[in-house]
Amino acid sequence: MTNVMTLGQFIIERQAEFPYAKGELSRLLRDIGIAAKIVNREVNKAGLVDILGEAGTMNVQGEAVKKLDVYANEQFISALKSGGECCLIASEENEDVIQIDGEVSRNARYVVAIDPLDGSSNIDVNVAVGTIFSIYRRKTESGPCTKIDVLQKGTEQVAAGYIIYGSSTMLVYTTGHGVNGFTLDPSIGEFCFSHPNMVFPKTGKMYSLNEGNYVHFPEGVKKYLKYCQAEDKETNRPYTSRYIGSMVADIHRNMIKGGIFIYPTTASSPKGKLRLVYECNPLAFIVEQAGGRATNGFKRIMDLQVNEVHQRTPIFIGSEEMVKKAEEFMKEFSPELKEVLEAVEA
Ligand code: P6P
Repeated sequence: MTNVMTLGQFIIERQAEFPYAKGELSRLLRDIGIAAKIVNREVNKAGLVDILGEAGTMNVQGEAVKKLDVYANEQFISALKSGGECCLIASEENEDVIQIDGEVSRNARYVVAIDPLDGSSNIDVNVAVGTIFSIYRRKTESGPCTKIDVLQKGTEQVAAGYIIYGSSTMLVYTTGHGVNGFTLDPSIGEFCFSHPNMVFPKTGKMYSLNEGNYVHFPEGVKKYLKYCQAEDKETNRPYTSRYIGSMVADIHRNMIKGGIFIYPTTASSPKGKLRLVYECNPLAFIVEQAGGRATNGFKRIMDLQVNEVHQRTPIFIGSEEMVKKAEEFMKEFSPELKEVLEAVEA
């Protein structure tokens, strides 16, 4: 019997690292892991059962909701409600926050922000999709949790993680003590410790962004893109373009190989497309813990003021040296955007 360490064993073993180590966070991470296994089962057979296609509704982003989004959202909400450690959920799929004030959660101290199935438009074409989660301790002292409890800066996160449903299913998370990855072994139904101390390469050769938006990119992004594509042997250019259209998959690949992911402001997304609370902040926490960097082109993502649950932001995230180089182009060629973004934050 190989000495496999499961996610549950790892969480218990590392529990002492956590300042509030009474087992609450451990149980919360366990609950998320259980829901991830259930979602994985359905994602893996999405083509076989009638959960593909439009669920006929639109989510708060005005995007057509696919049945698997709805299913995944229900599974994570159900697991968090029954686990008893969570008092509030903010989900991409729900316009308002979900208060959990049942008897079992009476003393719950944690708030979870989640994108239950990011990149779900890729499901029908069998491309990797992901779940992204962020965990905070509640700010309010007592009574039912409110929106205030989730409108916290990224620096206040106590844990963050993602699940990538790809060629294998992995759960990657941090509690502020580095980043560790677990691969689901379907034969035993357990996430097994497979990627200890994940480190984001300081530089790389891959850039990920939707070049279809080129004409609407800020000048700084256009100039950086041309920099990536220019021939220069000394700095290992031209780089390679890799864009899956699934943020978790793009960032996971870049964390292993090195690279930068950019979703800047565009004409259709003047404040950026990706959501700060349940996409950018958790991924920024993970990437920074692995030694990478995450900003909005000018300011650290985790320092951004959070005013709304579904707030959007541009994001430059990945290998530290590549993000810093892109920021140089933003500073030189799109300085006016800095004030625009600061006004949005205010
Ligand atoms: P576009 C998926 O819808 C998502 O939220 C991210 O996972 C992904 O990186 C991005 O949007 C893709 O957006 O505009 O390039 O299709």
